[in-house]
Amino acid sequence: SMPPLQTTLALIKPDAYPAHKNHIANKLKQCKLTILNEKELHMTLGMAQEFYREHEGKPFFEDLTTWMSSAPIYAMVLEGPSGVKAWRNLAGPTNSETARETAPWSIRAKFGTDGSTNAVHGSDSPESAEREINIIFNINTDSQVATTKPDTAVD
Ligand code: DGI
Repeated sequence: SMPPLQTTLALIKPDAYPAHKNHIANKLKQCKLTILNEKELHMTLGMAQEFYREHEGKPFFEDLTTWMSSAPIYAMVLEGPSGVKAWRNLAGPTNSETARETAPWSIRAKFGTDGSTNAVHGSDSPESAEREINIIFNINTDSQVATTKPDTAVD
């Protein structure tokens, strides 16, 4: 039986976009990952800071968010069997130098440079995927609005 379908977010980062977009799209097909939605965007610094908020305070946070908002990127919502893991496996380890040692077929091995300049992003869980897709595709669900309403709004 097929593993359950999952949705995830892929980003082609400034070092790989637009040069390697077509190569990456062809790999997605081979890995049974379907593109549900896609667009080019240029993140603001504020978007990048929200996107990477789990890394706030770390020594690489400022360089990471400045870089990710420095040039256009390409965002894709992907769906496939075990989609979160499938895309992260295709992307490879975070550090592209490690990727070349342990996953030479991966996108980060082929197109990334090192531990910070690494060609692509992939959500690390279905929950992260939902949060990240909301940021990148600007989806504001009613439930999110309701849970962030201050108590004083209730009579
Ligand atoms: O989910 P990943 O992108 O594989 O990795 P992550 O969520 O731990 O980190 C997000 C990005 O931040 C990663 O793609 C590159 C950068 N990063 C992570 N750890 C380091 C780092 N950059 C530097 N310079 N040093 C790090 O230790």
